Amino acid sequence: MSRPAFDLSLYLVTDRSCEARLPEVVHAAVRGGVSLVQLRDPQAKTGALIAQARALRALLAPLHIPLIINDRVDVALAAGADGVHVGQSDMRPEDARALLGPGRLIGLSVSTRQQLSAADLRAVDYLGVGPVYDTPTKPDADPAIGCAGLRELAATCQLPAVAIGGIHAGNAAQVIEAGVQGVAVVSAICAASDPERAARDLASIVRGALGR
Ligand code: TZP
Ligand code: MG
Repeated sequence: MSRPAFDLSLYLVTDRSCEARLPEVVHAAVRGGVSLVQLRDPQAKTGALIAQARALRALLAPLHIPLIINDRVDVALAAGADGVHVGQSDMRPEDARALLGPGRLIGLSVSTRQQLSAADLRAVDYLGVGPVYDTPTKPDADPAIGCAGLRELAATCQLPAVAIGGIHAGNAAQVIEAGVQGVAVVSAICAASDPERAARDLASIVRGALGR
């Protein structure tokens, strides 16, 4: 089974704050141009998370937008999602690969050069790099690395990379110019009054900065 093609340009990471209207927000965001979706809710009960993952998969699969599950390999397998995204305190990518097999995507979060050099990147398809800026969305995130830190990490890694943390329409172009293949956002879309429009504005800025 070959791994699905993926486009990191505009990566939506979902948030508990929009749980009640999750499918609507995700659908609107995809209409606006989101290219990849991660279901992230570290506090959710397993059954509820699987139900949400199945609902999103039903929505996204016909549109050929991959669905990634934050941290939970079991949920990804149960729901038939396209992959997982693991952080530094989650399952190691090589263990996730052993469970998921070759046909699913694995993303890994890195904040520092040390984390990057310590990882077994053979199991990893893409890197999530950040937080670029301070963000209230993830209070336990590592310290912000800024665009200079992002540039340094992006230049070091051989894998496609997506930046995350405090990114919005006002700073997305400079983030892309630091050398990543896309931006990942939570609040810039999930907390927007019009998620489709927010996604469309971001997609246009990001794809412009990527020269597409
Ligand atoms: N990982 C690093 S920062 C972050 C995650 C999940 C939250 C990003 O949220 P926002 O609202 O786009 O700053
Ligand atoms: Mg995690």
